[in-house]
Amino acid sequence: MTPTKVALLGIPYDAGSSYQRGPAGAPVLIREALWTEAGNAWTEAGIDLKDGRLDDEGDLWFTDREPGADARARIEEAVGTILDSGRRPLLLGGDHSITYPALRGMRRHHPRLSILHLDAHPDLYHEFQGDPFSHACPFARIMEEGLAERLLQVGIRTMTGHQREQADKFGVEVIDMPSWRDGTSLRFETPVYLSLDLDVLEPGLAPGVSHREPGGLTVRQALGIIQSLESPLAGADVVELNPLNDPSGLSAAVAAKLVKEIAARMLRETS
Ligand SMILES: [Mn+2]
Repeated sequence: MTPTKVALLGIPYDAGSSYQRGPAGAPVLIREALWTEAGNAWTEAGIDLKDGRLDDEGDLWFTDREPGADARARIEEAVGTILDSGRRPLLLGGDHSITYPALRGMRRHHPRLSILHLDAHPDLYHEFQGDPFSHACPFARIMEEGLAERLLQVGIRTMTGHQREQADKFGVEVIDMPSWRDGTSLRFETPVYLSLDLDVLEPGLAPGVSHREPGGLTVRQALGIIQSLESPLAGADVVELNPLNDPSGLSAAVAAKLVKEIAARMLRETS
C-alpha cells in the first residue's frame, strides 16, 4: 500500500478572463495564507500537512505574449507529469480556463473520471466574447472531448438559455443553488476531479473574485461537500481568487482553508 501524496501546483494564468484580470496573482497569496503562522498545518480531519505527503511544485510561468495554446499545452503536460510521479495534483488558479487543459492531463491517467464542479456559473458557453477557451467555456470543451463521463455542477445561480441547452446536450447534471440541500450525498462510480470556483461562495464571505454573485454557499457548506464526498478524489483545482478584489486577504484565507481540506480529503485515501 503506497501512501497517497499530493502535489500543489500554482497556475498563475488569467488570460482566459472575460471581465477582469487578476487571478494570476492568486497562487502566491494562497500559499502565503496556507502556511501563515497565524494558524497551523493540521486539517480538520487530523492530518498534518507538514508530514511530508504534500509537495509544493511551485508555479508554472507564463508571459502575456505567449499564445493560449502554448499555455494550455504546458498546463496539460505539468498535470500529466504529477500523475506520472504517482501523486495527485492540487492546482492553485488562475482563472477557470485552466480546468480544460488540466482535465486533458488527467485523462491520460484516468480513462474513467467524473467532475464535481462547484461554481456560481455553469461555464458552458460554446464561446464567450469570441474566445472558445475563455473562463466561461471550459466545461463545454471538456464535455465535447469526452474528458469526463459525468459532470455534476453544484451551486449554480446564473444559468442562461444557451447554457441550459449546452447542459442538456452534454448531459450535465446541475444542482442549482436554490435546490441544494445540506447532507445531499454525492456519489460517483469513478474517481473524481473537483473544480472549485471561489465564487460559488457567498461573496460577503469571499469577496475576492471577479464575478460576485450573491446567494451562494457558506464556507462551512463547501467544506461539508468536500469532506463528505464518497468517491476517490484524483485531482482538484481552486480557481478564480482575484487578489485585486481582496485587499483584506480574507478571500485568500478562505481559498487556503479549502485547499487544506481538499488536500486532507485526498490524503485520507490510500493509492
Ligand atoms: Mn464562477
